[in-house]
Formats: sequence, C-alpha cells, structure tokens
Amino acid sequence: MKLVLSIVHSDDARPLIDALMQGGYRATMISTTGGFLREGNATILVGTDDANVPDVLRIIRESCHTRTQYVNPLPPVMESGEVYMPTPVEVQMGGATVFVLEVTQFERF
Ligand code: 2BA
Repeated sequence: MKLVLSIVHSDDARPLIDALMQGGYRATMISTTGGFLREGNATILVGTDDANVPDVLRIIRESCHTRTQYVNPLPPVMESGEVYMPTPVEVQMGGATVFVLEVTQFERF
C-alpha cells in the first residue's frame, strides 16, 4: 500500500477531491502553508493499493494547473537614507508537488 501526498494550489483542491471521489478513492484534505510564499495551499492524502498509484497520479495531473505568481523578495540590509525599490520576481507554482510513500501498516477500526 502507498500514501500519495500531494501539495496543490488551494483553487485546485476541491476539483481534485471531487475527481478522486469519482474515481472511488478515499482522500483527506489538510489546509497547509507554503514555506516560500507563506500562502495557503492544500495537502491531499490518498491511501491506496500500489496498483492504483498511476491512476491517482493521473487524476492529480489532470486536476492541478501551473500558475505564475509574482513575489517581492525580502529587502536587503541597507544604510539609513537608502531607498529600496522592490522588483517582483516571477515564480512558477505547481501544478502539484507529489510524494509517494510506502505504508508499512494500515488499520481502520
Ligand atoms: P512554497 O514553498 O510557498 O513555494 C511556492 C513556489 O515558490 C514553488 O512552487 C517554487 O516555484 C517557488 N519556490 C519555492 N522555494 C523557492 C526557493 N527557495 N527559491 C526560489 N523559488 C522557490 P512549487 O515547487 O510548485 O511548490 C509548491 C508548494 O509545494 C510549496 O509552496 C511548498 O508548500 C510545497 N513543496 C514544494 N516542494 C516541497 C518539498 N520538497 N518538501 C515539502 N514541500 C514542498
């Protein structure tokens, strides 16, 4: 058994959960925050048999989209009187960051 852990854009989370449910998979969504952008994203957990992993990855790939965002880099250390003009930097976000983990034991009580 595997645990497919995917970090996705918040806007893709609901359509992804819907598609996973339609595919007959169980899923859990956790609200998370990216360490770089410090913006909300979503982490989706799917526990499933090894044979289903390619299908789960297909659903994730089809449900999640790449986005371009602009972020302001942290201001540099400056002398007093200096003026910092931030130049937004382009960052490509997603579609999804996926980890496939081996499950050593699974129980439902
Ligand atoms: P964030 O950490 O907020 O990162 C958002 C996007 O910013 C990343 O998109 C990437 O394009 C860019 N980015 C991240 N760190 C960077 C850095 N040090 N320098 C320049 N650009 C950087 P994605 O790669 O698609 O990642 C989307 C979200 O997935 C991340 O949000 C984070 O929450 C998660 N993630 C990505 N890689 C991860 C990893 N190896 N371990 C844990 N979480 C990860």
